[in-house]
Amino acid sequence: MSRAGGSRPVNAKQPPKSTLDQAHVISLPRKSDARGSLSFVEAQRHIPFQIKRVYYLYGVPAGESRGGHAHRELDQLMIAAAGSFDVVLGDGRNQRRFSLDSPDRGLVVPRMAWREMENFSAGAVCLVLASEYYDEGDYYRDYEEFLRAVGAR
Ligand code: T46
Repeated sequence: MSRAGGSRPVNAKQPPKSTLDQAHVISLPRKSDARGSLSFVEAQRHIPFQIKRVYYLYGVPAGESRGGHAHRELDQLMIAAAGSFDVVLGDGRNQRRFSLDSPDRGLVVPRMAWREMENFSAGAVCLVLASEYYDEGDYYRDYEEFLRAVGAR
């Protein structure tokens, strides 16, 4: 059926957002006064999932990178609780780089996104809120296997 000149038919399904389009930076509340600042994250208000696990990366040596994997069913929010770092996300075809440098912003990292973290500043802390408990079986750690899973091989 031609769409020429016409609008999308009623009830037509929107194409699913690609993995990289689902990744986005959110602004978190920040309460500041003379004593400093406080930010917070509420599950299913600021982020679209329940939080089952919290972990954090710290003491990353200069020039070191982390990540190099994807998750089958894990969604996460990454926050630069201190310092800064970059997160490079890939869907097997394209990449997007996000720079995190403020505790009042968080990067929503969807499942099935290959992630590399790099350019950690001295003293950086990467705080991660995760939708699932730790499960090594949820990881793609082999890039070729990941490419096959997303149909890029
Ligand atoms: C991710 C990035 C941002 C656990 O025992 N429990 C945990 O909750 C986690 C996250 C890891 N581990 C173990 C597994 C390894 O033996 O800790 C060790 C280091 O984990 P990994 O090499 O996966 O660390 P990163 O920094 O490369 O990746 C981690 C997360 O695994 C990953 O989900 O998105 O941080």
